Amino acid sequence: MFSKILIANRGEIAIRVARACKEMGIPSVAVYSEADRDALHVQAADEAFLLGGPLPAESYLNVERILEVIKESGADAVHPGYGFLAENAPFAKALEDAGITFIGPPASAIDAMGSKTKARELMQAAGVPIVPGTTEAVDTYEDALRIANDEIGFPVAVKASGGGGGKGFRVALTQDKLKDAFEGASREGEKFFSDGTVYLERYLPNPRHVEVQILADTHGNCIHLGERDCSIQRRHQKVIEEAPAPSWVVDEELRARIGKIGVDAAKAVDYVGAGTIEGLLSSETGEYFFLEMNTRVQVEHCVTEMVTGIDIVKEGIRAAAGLELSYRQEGVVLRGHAIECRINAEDASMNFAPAPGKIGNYKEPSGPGVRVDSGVGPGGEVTPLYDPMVSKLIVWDADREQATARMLRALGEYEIEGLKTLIPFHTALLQREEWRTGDTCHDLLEDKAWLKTLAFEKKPRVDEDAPETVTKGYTVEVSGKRFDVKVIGEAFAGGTVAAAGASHNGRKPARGERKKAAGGGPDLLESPLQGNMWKVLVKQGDEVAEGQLICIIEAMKMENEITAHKAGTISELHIKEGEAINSGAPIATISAPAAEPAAAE
Ligand code: MV4
Repeated sequence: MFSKILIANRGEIAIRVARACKEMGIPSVAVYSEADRDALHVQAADEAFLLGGPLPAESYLNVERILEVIKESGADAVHPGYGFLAENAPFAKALEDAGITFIGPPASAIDAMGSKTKARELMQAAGVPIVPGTTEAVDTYEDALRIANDEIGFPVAVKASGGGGGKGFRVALTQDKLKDAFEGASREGEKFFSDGTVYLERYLPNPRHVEVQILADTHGNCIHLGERDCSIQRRHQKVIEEAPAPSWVVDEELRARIGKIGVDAAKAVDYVGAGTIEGLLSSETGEYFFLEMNTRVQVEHCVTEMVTGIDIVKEGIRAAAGLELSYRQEGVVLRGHAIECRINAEDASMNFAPAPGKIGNYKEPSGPGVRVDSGVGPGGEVTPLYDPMVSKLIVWDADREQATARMLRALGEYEIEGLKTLIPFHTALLQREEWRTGDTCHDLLEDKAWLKTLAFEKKPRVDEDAPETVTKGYTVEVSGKRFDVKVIGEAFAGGTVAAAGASHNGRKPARGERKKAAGGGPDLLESPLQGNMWKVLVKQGDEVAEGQLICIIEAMKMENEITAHKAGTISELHIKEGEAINSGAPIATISAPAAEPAAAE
């Protein structure tokens, strides 16, 4: 077994991995950015090292610095969690070369599954059913048109070869829409993966997203842990996941079929560790097709842990260490039903706009069948730099109906002061008929009128003027290594370390910036996060309604929709597509509608 594991991640998944290490008796090392000095994951491991600045490129994606810390800490294995370097084949290769174990599959498997066309070709050869379409890149629109007409038929899906998770995914319902879809998917592929090549698939109407959890070791054992249904997605982001799928969607026969497809797919790339085969279940024919493989532990692995009792993270660590899996296929038994709600700092009523900020009081639900995997706590902060997930709320109960009731109970117990989260959204959705009947809820999640009913009543705010608490515990970094020390005596002048480091929720506008407008609050719409301006949907002079989509900012592989904070005219547009944008930077100046009489002031 490993002598020490470095966890190259942050937030809830870093804590999840640290817990597995502790239970296995393996010392662990946390890493953190300058923005995460007070983050919970730093305390979860046995030691911690500062990586660098707040930007992912300076810290959690900083391979050079991570390799340095591996050496300095004496770790002999790295757990990448999900996101950041988890599916980065060159990183896995660099570790392999340095004699450090990457807790995940071989770099060759990451590589094979990274290219969606290569993966489709491999899967087809292995007898794994893929969505009908091309297994090679389609070079020109003319080729695409011919293939769509002669071989696939409309509607067709156009997908970027480097894509995954819905990036670079377009649909052409009819022939006249193909050119736009082809060019759009190609552009997006170029922008996000530096690969403009695309391929074609038959478009399946209203399919379910059903994925299967795989575990494999280096002794030739490869098993599946049943399926998860993740059909409730918004803009390709999963929001609710469950295991197993509703009983009327997947029966034992289909479960065995999907499981075998997953195992065959994993074996075809000599997989090792925990992985997931994502697939589509056709609502029309009941066919199941391979979509892609995620070569890492996933956010939603917990629902599978709840119904199987198997610790997926521990099994992944065992497999990487060359041990046999603790289970055989016959030993995997599904019991009851588990549901996960992603508690994101987002405002569903404002098009799921990210709502980062500082948390005040915080109380997690508990009691029977409740699990909360969170990365923050009381006084914590969700920064716009990283994923806006506060926690994952997971419940288990004997069946889907009871698990739903338990989730609603747990959502009701959750107290998060100071942040807008998806708690009201989940509470409303789980009470809908669409959820009860196992609908994919595609229309509901785009239903502006329904989402509007989930608006927050008042802006929650943490009282930043509350008296500072004096603490005599300090954290120091010596040559980049973190130590907790106690100072006996007076606190440092100017208060505590914690108070000095406390940051504000959003930046204060410069003098004169927040010009008041007739009848409508500040004019300036500022970026709530740092990222890349992916799409701008308005131009100067446009009239916009409150909540109307202004632009889409790409950050952390997520599309973040920025909507108008008020109605009015775009008197100034401060942004351009393709440009980088900082948190707090101006997006647009929206002045009150011209028609509105001055008297309204
Ligand atoms: C599809 C599809 C229909 N036909 N591919 C790809 C990424 C994943 N996040 C959703 N993807 C889809 N790929 C073909 N050929 C429909 C979707 C899809 C979807 C699938 C299942 C459940 C929810 C979905 C929401 C949007 C798109």
